Amino acid sequence: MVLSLDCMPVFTPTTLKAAEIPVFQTRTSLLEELGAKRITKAEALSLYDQMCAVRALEEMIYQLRSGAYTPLAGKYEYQGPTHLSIGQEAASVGACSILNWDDYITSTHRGHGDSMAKGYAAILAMAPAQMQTRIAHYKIVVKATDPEGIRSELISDHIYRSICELFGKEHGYCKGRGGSMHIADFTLGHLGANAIVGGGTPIATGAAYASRYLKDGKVAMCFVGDGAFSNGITLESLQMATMPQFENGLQGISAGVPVVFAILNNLYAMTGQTHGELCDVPYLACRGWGFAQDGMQAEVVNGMDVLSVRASMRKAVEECRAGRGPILRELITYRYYGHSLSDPRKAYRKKEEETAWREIDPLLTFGQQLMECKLATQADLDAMYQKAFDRNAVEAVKAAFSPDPSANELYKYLYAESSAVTVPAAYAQAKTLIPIERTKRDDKGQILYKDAIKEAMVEEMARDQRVVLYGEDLADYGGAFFVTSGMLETFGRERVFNTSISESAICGTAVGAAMAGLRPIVELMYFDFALQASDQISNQAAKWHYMSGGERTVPMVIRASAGGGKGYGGQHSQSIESIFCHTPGIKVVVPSNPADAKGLLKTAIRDDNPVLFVEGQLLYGMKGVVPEGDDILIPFGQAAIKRAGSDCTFIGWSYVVNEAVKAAEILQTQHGVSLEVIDARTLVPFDWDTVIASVKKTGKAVVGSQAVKTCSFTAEVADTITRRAFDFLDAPVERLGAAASISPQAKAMEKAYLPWAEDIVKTVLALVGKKV
Ligand SMILES: Cc1ncc(C[n+]2csc(CCOP(=O)(O)OP(=O)(O)O)c2C)c(N)n1
Repeated sequence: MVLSLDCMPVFTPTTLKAAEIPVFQTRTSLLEELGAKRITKAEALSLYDQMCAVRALEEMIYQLRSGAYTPLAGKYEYQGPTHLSIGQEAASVGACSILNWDDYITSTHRGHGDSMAKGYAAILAMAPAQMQTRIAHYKIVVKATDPEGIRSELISDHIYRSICELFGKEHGYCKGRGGSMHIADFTLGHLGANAIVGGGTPIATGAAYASRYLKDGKVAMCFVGDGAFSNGITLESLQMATMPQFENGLQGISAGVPVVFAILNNLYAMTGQTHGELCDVPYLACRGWGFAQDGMQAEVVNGMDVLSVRASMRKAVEECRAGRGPILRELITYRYYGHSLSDPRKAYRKKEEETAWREIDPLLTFGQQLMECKLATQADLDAMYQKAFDRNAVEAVKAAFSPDPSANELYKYLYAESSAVTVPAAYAQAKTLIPIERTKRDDKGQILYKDAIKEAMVEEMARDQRVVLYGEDLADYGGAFFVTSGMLETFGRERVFNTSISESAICGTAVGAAMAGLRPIVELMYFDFALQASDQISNQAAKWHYMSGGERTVPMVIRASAGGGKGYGGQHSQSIESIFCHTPGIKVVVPSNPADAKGLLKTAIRDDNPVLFVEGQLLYGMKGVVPEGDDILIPFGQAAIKRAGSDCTFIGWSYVVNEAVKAAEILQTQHGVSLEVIDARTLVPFDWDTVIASVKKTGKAVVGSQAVKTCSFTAEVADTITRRAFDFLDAPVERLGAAASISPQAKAMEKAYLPWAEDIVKTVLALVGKKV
């Protein structure tokens, strides 16, 4: 596909050798680290303190569940997940301790520890000015005036905000909307824990890709479970992260994606055993062999030993910063408790096993080293834990009695209110490789729908360098429908590039990239494939603004071509927009003509929310007048009255609108029936006022789309009309859609499957009481 690369036949006999993966070879001791000056005494004590903070937080949840948490006994009932990471502290703390304060992490459903460690380490690493920014952002009341006093108060505040989030409180990092499994602190690079197993992997990959593009020097540390390492999205993310075009010069800059995939291998998925039962590799790090010639520089590390983790991660992060990511690390660790506290563990775990792991407890073994190096006595260590427990208790009591979010604010943060009205100077007016050629209009000022889409993207990419475009086969080839032809030549492969066939990772990485400062447009070749990516669209893109309590916007556009009428059969013909209207948090746009396609796509690219932009394949060849001018945008939530009428209202979107206009002409000329045709243009948000006003005028309504009629969004429209305009209706609202069947390839059958102008005519005539 890339002309400069060869795909010549080569059949030379050879034997491939897998790259070596060091297993437990990075091992070090406190003595060694102090001697080599890789750690100071204060840093060593701080690592212990950080592990105490993690454990104190997790012990609190454990004790709260049993009622044994004395600081809150009888005063507060914890409601929420109990996925404890006790036993895994060395992995979280060791890995976070070498990150810059604003490097990224993503975490898992078992993410309290990662979150605590990241925040703690980041605050320790902040310069005074960065602490002031944090104070201003969270409106923290700080009493101290000296930097170390302020830092200490910020750490207490970090504990407070973490607990508030676990308790579902307004002062939580996500204002109680995210909770235990979605805790995040975007101000210091924590892009969120994720309740979807593997959910953090594309986000970390996308954020790291954004850092590579923006050249901001950040690294993403992706904590991911061993169970998650068999999940499709994890494997797709590894695939996307290792695409050779990033580091072989094909994209101009040669730099690998700076992400470290840190497998927290605690040996169990939920209860399923990774080794012996689920995965036939000695170590999950071996999976690196399948993705990169150097095995992704994988390494297996003792995840119970904070210093070994730290040493190995330091190397991994250095490699990333030097442009040699992505890197794979497998941290062998253990969680002392079950999947959650409702898991008694007896069915699948032996007591001796748990005892053996507790004997190498990370606090115990590191504490021993601190004592051997005479940095602490047992009494000091006990006092450090007690101090962490007490500090946690003070914050927990405060958190328990802090304000709850108001139930009246249930919808707050569902959608960002903002858009990229202006472009920051650093990104404004992007350079192009060749001058931008305006699409030629015909003598009536018309261009094709597909060219209108391209024109919108070209103008927005020229306006804002943060806009990038990627997907399958869209660069050199121009996409399956040649919508993006020529864009590679204009903007270069850094901004317009092909991806592997990884729909989930295409959409999921866009979420991460959007969180990290880009405004990606991604293309799904056929809308049907959105089902492969539906988790990323519905569980990630749609939810993060809300789940973060409005702390992070997710400005991204997913373009998908919807079929039907082309004989492509059951898996390339569906209009499945209704499915995504069912997930609040994403906007759904369905243009029916070239002018709308351009104006709405430009709005979509500037919108700070994720937008699903549905293109009609039958419309790509449609011509229409499209106004010239970079700033002609069409707002969302404004339906268009395509044809005024008085006897009946038709409401539709995408291709069907054009059929309805044809039907209106037939109805008028052949039957004397006046049909008002409304093009919804956007389904989320929906312009109810225009529709209701029209129905109140005509007294009859038909709602139609190419989607299968069963559970179609047409039902939502019909229902709302019925409730809001009941007294004005002369008859029940009718609905039209594809048959409740599967799109057949056979021409005659497909014709019968979809609604056309003649079906609209028949339905309207029946509704107005005229014989067909
Ligand atoms: C996609 C998905 N499938 C299943 C689950 C239910 N579930 C939650 S945690 C978990 C086990 C995850 O194992 P692992 O990734 O090893 O993390 P661990 O729980 O051991 O920390 C499962 C099956 C889920 N949350 N998401």
